[in-house]
Amino acid sequence: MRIDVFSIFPEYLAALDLSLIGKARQDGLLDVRVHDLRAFTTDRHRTVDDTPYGGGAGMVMKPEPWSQALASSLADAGAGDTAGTRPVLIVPSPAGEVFTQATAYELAEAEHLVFACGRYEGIDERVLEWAGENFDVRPMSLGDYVLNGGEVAVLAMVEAIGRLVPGVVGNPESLVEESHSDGLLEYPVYTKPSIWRERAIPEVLLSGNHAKIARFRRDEQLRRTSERRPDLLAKLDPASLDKADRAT
Ligand code: 6GU
Repeated sequence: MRIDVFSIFPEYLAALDLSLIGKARQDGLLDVRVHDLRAFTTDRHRTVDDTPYGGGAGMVMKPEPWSQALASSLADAGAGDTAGTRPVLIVPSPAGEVFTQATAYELAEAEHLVFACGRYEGIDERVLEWAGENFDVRPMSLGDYVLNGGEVAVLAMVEAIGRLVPGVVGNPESLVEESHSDGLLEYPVYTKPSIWRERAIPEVLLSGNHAKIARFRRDEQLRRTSERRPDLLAKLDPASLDKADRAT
């Protein structure tokens, strides 16, 4: 998978060299390229922003550097784009559609993702309209709070998407049991020692009874989800619940 990130703070994305995503880049599974948006300006001051038409607080990102930047990502993209699939342009914004695990699974199928990190009050809207001629444009939000720019959101999204690309996570089984994979939160986990500061682990985990352990974990998932995220329970397909679930 090819991933281009455009930002006026490319240093922010240095974390993509680390850990699982860094390893996937070294292994050639992810081709991540971070670009300085200012490289696509033409004036002496390398200007990327200007005052908003209609007035109001803050500054707006100018269209010209963005059109140059996005055109460059189309020009030197790999075979994926020429094979007929449109690259996806993800624009991080608190005004976007909420990014979920389902979004991560969907985007993990793409050949080419381009992230456009806005700063200030955002990017001139015409850039998104124009980009729609060549990209599948997706304004995306992490949730209902405001960050100063898209960079931190891109770190989160690239990690969530990248780990779902085949081969990136060594043991694919670990993707099956994690939070949100079945619409529920993950069950609590414990390791040695079995008694720590007078706290014992749940006894059933020492029973060796795998059916009982599975039932205990499932009940804990349901309990946690109803306590912390009742919105997720309400969205569950009733068909995904078994008889014992309904009793919980
Ligand atoms: Cl994706 N961007 C910004 N700037 N703020 C956010 C966000 C994204 N998601 C939540 N807040």
